[in-house]
Amino acid sequence: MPVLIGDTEYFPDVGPVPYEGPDSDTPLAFKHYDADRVVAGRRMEDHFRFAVAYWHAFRQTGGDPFGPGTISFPWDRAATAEQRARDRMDAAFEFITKLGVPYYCFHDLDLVDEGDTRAETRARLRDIVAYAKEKQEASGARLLWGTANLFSHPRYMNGAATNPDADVVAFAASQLKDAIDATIALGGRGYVFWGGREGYTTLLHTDTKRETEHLARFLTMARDYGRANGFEGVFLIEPKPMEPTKHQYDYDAATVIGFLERHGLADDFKLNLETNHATLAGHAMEHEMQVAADAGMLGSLDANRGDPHNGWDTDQFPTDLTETVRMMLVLLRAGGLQGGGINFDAKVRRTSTDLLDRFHAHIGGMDTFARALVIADDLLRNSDLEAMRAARYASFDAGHGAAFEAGDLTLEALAEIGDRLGEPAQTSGRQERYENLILQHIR
Ligand code: XLS
Ligand code: NI
Ligand code: NI
Repeated sequence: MPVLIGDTEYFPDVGPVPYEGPDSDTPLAFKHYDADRVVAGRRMEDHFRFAVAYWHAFRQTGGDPFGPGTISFPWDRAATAEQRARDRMDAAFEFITKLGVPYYCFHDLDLVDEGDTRAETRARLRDIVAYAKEKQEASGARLLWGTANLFSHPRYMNGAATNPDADVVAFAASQLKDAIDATIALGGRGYVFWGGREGYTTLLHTDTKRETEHLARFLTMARDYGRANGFEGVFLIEPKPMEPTKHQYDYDAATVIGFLERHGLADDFKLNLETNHATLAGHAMEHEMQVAADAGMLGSLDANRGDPHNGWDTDQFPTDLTETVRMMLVLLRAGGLQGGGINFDAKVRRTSTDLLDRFHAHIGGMDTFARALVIADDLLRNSDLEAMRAARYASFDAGHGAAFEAGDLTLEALAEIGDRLGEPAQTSGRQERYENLILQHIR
């Protein structure tokens, strides 16, 4: 991928990040992520389709509820919103091409600052989308997914699609339409809905039935508009149980799958699962991925991790190898992601104030996934894991187990077999043996 540098070089201390292999001591080099290496029949780059998140990498300056940002971005200094947007995009493509990441993701308002009117914001967005198109063509980097920020502005304090005020829903529709247009114009592989404030803070004043029906209506309109205007990518819902609201309607994978099926959206929508959101829902990430995979809806991942000692979305970079191995086992068994990729929805810590820290963070995240993929593939091919798992269900491969699975038995017939066989023999689940297998193959 050719490195793209604009009028200013924003990361002069970094060149294209090379792959140097596991023995390398170079901090700014990949030890495990080797884009062209083939694992389980596919190049690493194609397994992952890694993406940089515009909001964290180029907008998030480190503010938290107790203090302002700690980092001042050199690309945010121009006098006009239009120039700032261009400078930011130059910085983004320099970063993306030096890192060799094939994709990026954005919210409409990561690209441009919101104007005073819809028309002004729209004009800014169109201008920057044209610029992004040039940059994409020059570099080969592409848009993984686009989305609309329908949660930050105070007008959305009671939600966007689920707002009790129809005027707010209409305003959100205007923003949504432009964000879908931008995604189509840039050839985005997906379009994401994260329901930032689509939920409630108290049931005392909330008509949940009406609000969730409005949400379904909004998504249906988006689907119809996108499909009518040439969007062939995947629509994605990103579950999160809470934060900023007390309860979000897209609570977790199982909730969202039920919702999509109930509202006739299951053919066009899949899930974008985020590790830290799984944690907040009280699930392991591999649980969320497995639930989605079982429904044929494992679309895309937002890679990060939470802090086990903090109860919010800390969005740290993913560095937990054993967790990522368990995730990669689900991914490989499912045959990969459907339509999406792996977006680093992760931010450096507030105290990581050098621009270089962003490179270290992404390199660590990509290496974690690469290493985990190789280990998971090794486990599936060169260990007893799959055979042991299959053997647990062997009694359903023949005899009354197979007849039961096929639906060939009535309850009376199955009960009669149960009466005849009597007390079943005890079979160990052998969980520790499975856990040891994972440890054995981490090398
Ligand atoms: C916030 C979400 C958000 C989505 C995109 O918790 O993860 O960043 O990924 O709107
Ligand atoms: Ni996310
Ligand atoms: Ni999140």
